[in-house]
Amino acid sequence: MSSGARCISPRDTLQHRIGPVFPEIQGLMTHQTGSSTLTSGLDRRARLSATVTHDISRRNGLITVSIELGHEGAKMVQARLARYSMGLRELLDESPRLLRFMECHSPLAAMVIETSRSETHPEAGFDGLWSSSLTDSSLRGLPDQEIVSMYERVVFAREILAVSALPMIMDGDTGGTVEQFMDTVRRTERSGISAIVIEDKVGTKQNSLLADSSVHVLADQDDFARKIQKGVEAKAHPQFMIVARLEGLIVGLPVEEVLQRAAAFVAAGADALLVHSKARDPREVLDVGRRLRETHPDIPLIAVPTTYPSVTDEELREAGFRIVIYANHMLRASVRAMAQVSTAILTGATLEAAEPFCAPVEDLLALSVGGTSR
Ligand code: SPV
Ligand code: MG
Repeated sequence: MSSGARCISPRDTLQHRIGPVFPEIQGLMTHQTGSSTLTSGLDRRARLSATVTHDISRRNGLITVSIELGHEGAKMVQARLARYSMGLRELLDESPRLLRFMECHSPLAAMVIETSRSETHPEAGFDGLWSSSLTDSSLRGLPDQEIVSMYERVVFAREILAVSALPMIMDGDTGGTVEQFMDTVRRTERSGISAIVIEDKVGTKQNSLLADSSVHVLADQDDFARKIQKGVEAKAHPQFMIVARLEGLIVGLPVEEVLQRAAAFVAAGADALLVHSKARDPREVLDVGRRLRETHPDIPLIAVPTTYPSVTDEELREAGFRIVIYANHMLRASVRAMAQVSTAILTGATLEAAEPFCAPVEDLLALSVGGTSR
């Protein structure tokens, strides 16, 4: 027997997050307890029936849904159930392993991410989704400069969460003004997103990986700490996480100053820290991680190793990191595949030249039949 429990503040979030897993639960929301037998395609490779007893209780305006499997089915399905019912905070509490978050720019990408498994460790899948400002902008042919608003990006995220129950970390750019950030916190939390990250920059935000670091303007430490503090005031439930992203290494700030800013942001209420770097060598970011782990052992650290992809999970964990974000790889992969198939069609004598670069039509049909979590 295994069980999973999740606290979600607004009722619609419950429907949104749990509904795609067990649509039947939506119909049970008015009942306090009950049981039913569900046939669930939780994993496309293991369509199993599961007897589910559920208990829905409301305390302090929160809704808790407990799901208990009474079925002797595959352990994989049980594990997925537990994961589906967990947010980021619960995942962090569950085990000390490094959590892997994959960039996700569309519902289709979410389905691919959810069904992906390591070829050597079939139990290893992604733990969650990263909603990236870079890929949300690039997808629309726009530069990564906060032109796509947080309002719009939350709408896109909700489309993704409608088909996937993996926890999502949202890239919140600079957070905008204090008032805009407070609205974003409410909006993201109520949408079922697990965490919002904001970076300590101001002005026309530019992507952190641009070669010219002089385009960035760091936020005043106290101003940014205040923005974090107001964001904390705006959130409804402690499970929702506000992450302070440190851009100091990106603009060449001395490590001591980066650490000092980190301490101020934690004091203001940040639940986690993202240490960003565009160095090719991971040593700098690992050094900052180790030092933060000493001063703030309980604050989860996040790394984004786009420019230092040779770093291993073990090195990140040893340096104190709890989450790794693969920030743009799904969109970059699709850009390459689109270019290859376009060139192949123009070059080849027949359409057959395109086939090696395309997923079979059956794969699309299978995904759109109901996604991975229905
Ligand atoms: C993003 O994915 O939008 C990020 C990470 O913010 S980076 O592109 O490295 O700035
Ligand atoms: Mg971004």
